[in-house]
Amino acid sequence: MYRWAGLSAVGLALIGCSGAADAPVTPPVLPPPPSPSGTPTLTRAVVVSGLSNPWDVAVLPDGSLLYTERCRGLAIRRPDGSTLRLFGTAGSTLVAPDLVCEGQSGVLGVALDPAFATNRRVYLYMASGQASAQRSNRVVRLELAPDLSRVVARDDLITDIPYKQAANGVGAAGMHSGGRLRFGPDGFLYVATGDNHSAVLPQHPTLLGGKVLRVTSDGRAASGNNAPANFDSRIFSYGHRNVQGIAFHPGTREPWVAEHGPNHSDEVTRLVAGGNAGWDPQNRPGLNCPSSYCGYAGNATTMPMTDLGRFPSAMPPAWTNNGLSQGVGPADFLVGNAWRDWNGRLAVGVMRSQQLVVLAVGSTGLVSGSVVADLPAVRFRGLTLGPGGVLYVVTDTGEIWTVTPGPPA
Ligand SMILES: [Ca+2]
Repeated sequence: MYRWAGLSAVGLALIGCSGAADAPVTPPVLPPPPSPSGTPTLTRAVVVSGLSNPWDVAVLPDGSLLYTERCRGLAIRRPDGSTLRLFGTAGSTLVAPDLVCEGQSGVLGVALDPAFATNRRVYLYMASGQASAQRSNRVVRLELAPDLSRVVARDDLITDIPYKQAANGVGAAGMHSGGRLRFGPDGFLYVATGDNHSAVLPQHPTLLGGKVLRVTSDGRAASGNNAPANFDSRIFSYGHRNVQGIAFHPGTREPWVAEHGPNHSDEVTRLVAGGNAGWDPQNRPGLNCPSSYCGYAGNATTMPMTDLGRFPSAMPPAWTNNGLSQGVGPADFLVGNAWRDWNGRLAVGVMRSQQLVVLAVGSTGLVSGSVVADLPAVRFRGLTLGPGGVLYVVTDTGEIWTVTPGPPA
């Protein structure tokens, strides 16, 4: 009591002497923090190694990783370094007897439900031979146990994504399955599919190959997809070849995709609802097309990735990799002040040239420049920006890296 009384007396005395007790208190105006600039230095750490064809990774808030291996399934790596195979081949907590691993197909993309913290749902893109001699690509929803120790439920949400059933004149079975899936900031799930080396799929109104789908977390068509009236209502954009990267612009929230070119013109494209990406490998005069698939039979003029002659209103590419085909695959936007000059740029992984390319993307859908990140040369298979702006990289060498931006050297 004594100390309280003493403090009160001092406080009253100070107020009484200040003469400014009734003046409004104006917080000091501080200058804005300097906007960090320069090229970030990149610190790389190998978090997981020895994986078999890893393809994609999702990151939980506690740092746990949910990653796919194309021929094995889904696994979790906890922060203490322990791993557990959750779903897929024998030895998983839930076996998927229908899992098909062939060509470029298998368990590919993985995405967390936006409400994962409460529903523990995970979405996979996988090839399936279930209940039919005809194989399919599917979107499967898994529910994990509260302690993430096992899969407690599987629901197949989309079961009719085309699959290349057999080899043809341009390649093996299981090729061009697409396979990336991501939730957008609109809460809908975007699913990238491939053309299966089929001439008719990309422009087909109801078959789901060569498309970007946009669906609810139950696999139903999202509102606002805006595809033409005779199209499957799950289709958001069409006329794609083999989309393997999808990401959302941090400012405009629009989806952007990356896809391989055939023998030219890898593309990055800003999507619009109902848009045609302009790929149409159907027979055309002057080309010699094995199995009636003209995808490899021409060049950027005779078999363009975006055929503005046939489809004048097609979505133009924002970037074409200088007209080269180097196996562009995954993509994600870099977000956060730590990325400095690269904050808001699109990172694109390239397999053949073994580079991570960083594209300066404008809100108008154009790319104003590109640089190559200072990282080891590997085939970049998966990219996911995780908590804290750390970039997770999945490589064809069987590793998952963290890449953390820091101040310029
Ligand atoms: Ca295109």
